[in-house]
Amino acid sequence: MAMLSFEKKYRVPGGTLLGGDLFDFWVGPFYVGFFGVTTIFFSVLGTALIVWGAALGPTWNIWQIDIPPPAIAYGLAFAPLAKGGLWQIITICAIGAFVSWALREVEISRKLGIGLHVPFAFSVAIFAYVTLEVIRPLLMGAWGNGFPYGIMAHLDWVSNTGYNYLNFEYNPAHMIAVSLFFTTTFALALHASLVLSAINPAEGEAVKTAEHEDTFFRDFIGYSIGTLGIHRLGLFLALGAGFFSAVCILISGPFWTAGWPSWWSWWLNMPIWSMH
Ligand code: 07D
Ligand code: 07D
Ligand code: U10
Repeated sequence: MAMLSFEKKYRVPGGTLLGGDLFDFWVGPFYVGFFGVTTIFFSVLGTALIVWGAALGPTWNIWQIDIPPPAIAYGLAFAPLAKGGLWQIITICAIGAFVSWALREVEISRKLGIGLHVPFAFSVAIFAYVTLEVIRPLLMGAWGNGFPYGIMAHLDWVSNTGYNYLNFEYNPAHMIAVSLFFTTTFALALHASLVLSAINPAEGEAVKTAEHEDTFFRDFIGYSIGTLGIHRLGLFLALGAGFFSAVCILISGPFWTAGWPSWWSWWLNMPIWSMH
């Protein structure tokens, strides 16, 4: 891939967290770094183990490959490879790859002298994953509570886990997460359409400015959050969605074992009603 004309200016040495200048170079468009090497290591090993798991059968159908965690009876112990041990090592590889990826983002940000917002944001996704595969299974006493590695199999896990709590949508943290996800797409649609309306006008028309964007919303709803503010809000909404997702599954099992509909009985039990 041809190097973009401005890239050379930003390809500066330094800013690494580990490895000094040993891996401080680029391969084509990619910055390598110590964590690029560990990313490749963990993702190649993890993928190879998934292929090994698939080879154990019964299918090569990409949609149906299923590498499940150990049975609940194994508790928090290591399991034989074919009985969940592969899942355990793949999970270690996945965490190794995700954390390496985040730290590579940190090194690139440091080189550029920009904030650490991108690795911070990705860390919330990693937190949700680690909650599903490590923290919740640890709190429930068995790796068997993690989700399996398989495209359809992981959907079955979500559905089964949901129905274990009768109606998962009565989980208050799930409600907050879902609302934040919806608000995130709403905010992105508003922002993207507003920006395009101003800076991508019909041919022959002048490009408009951020002041036009501000004025649209002031005319429309009496307030504009501003051009920096909308990005802060977007990040807050998106990370809030991921964070409350992690919370909603973390409390399901370790802290609430009944159906989620009955959680709302606190409402009927409040001391403000005269019916009891
Ligand atoms: C577009 C960025 C690109 C990423 C992509 C995903 C793999 C897996 C593995 C063959 C937005 C690459 C996929 C590397 C291949 C094997 C063994 C991101 C974009 C294109 N899910 N999920 C999907 C993962 C969980 C749920 C699709 C991963 C939880 C539901 C894809 C994880 C729960 C639905 C996928 C993960 C859950 C999906 C599209 C990890 C709650 C769907 C993803 C590591 C969060 C949808 C058939 C996408 C679907 C879907 C990947 C975890 C629920 C296969 C990697 C356990 C309800 N999930 N998922 O576009 O069509 O993400 O499924 O945590 O309906 Mg899932
Ligand atoms: C975990 C992904 C992390 C990804 C990482 C990166 C690679 C590399 C490489 C492409 C968290 C992976 C990268 C592999 C790829 C290349 C090159 C993201 C993660 C680190 N629900 N529900 C949620 C809704 C119902 C249930 C969250 C809606 C039913 C359970 C979200 C509905 C029942 C769980 C959500 C709905 C049910 C959830 C998911 C509607 C089933 C969870 C988002 C409209 C009968 C999960 C932490 C998320 C959760 C979760 C939305 C319905 C059950 C809020 C909109 C009623 C058991 N649901 N749900 O978490 O909280 O992303 O997970 O009906 O466990 Mg739900
Ligand atoms: C945004 C934005 C904005 C922009 C933007 C964007 C947000 C301000 C200015 C960005 C947005 C987009 C471009 C829009 C589209 C994006 C999405 C829809 C998100 C989803 C994205 C995808 C689906 C694409 C995913 C693709 C990926 C992740 C690339 C995959 C690449 C790799 C696997 C290589 C990664 C490189 C690494 C790890 C380091 C370098 C390594 C190599 C080159 C390989 C060689 C290896 C070595 C040299 C190391 C040796 C390795 C060893 C020793 C280990 C070996 C081990 C063994 C076991 C063999 O806001 O506006 O515009 O653009």
